[in-house]
Amino acid sequence: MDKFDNQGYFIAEEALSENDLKLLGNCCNALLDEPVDDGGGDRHEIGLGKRRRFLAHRHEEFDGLESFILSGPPAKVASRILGSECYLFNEQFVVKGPKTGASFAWHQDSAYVGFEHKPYISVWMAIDEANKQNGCLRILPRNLKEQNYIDTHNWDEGSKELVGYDGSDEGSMVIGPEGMIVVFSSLTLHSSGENITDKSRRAYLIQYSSEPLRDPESGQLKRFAKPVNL
Ligand SMILES: O=C(O)CCC(=O)C(=O)O
Repeated sequence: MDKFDNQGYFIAEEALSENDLKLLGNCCNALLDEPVDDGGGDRHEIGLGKRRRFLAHRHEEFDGLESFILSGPPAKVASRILGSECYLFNEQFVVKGPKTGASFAWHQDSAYVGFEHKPYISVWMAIDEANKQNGCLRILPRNLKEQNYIDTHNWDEGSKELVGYDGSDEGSMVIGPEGMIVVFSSLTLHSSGENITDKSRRAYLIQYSSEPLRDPESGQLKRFAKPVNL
């Protein structure tokens, strides 16, 4: 798909239905009711308590969520990029708490993997409207054919995250209604702003890969490798 290859992301024409939004909203709210984990501060513990919560890998616990992931709108959008062989690799709700919702620094998702792998894609879905005030995504357009590598990232202990860009380009703000679906490559630099509104900002992010991601040293599968079923 030219747009994806040329700019590293696109906003899908498909949007989530009311039922999809209800499903995601209910699952997310149930997870939000659990005690807050403050994160631990290594490359996979990037939560900041209520300010930035990652509610990850829990899809099997909710009726309908796995079939949404493997057969619903995000799977259809993912297979437009990756083709019919396409796997769920990872999934998480990302929630920025009201008023003090923390930003998330510029990074490529691939920088968090820790071993060589084929680039994969993230399908980011707005459960709440995405706007500048509540910490919408920002994306630095990237030509994936020319810039098909992981940039240098440094761990920031203060904000508990990898930082892959500290230049002055503010990127493209991705503003849109609840139900919006944004697709970007694991090589596309993206970030998100603070939430200064008095409501939580909830999103669901599913990552799909064209092959299972395995650590070449241990042979261990990373996260999931569930085939989409369209
Ligand atoms: O939802 C957000 O604010 C950004 C999430 C993100 O960039 C990620 O999980 O890689």
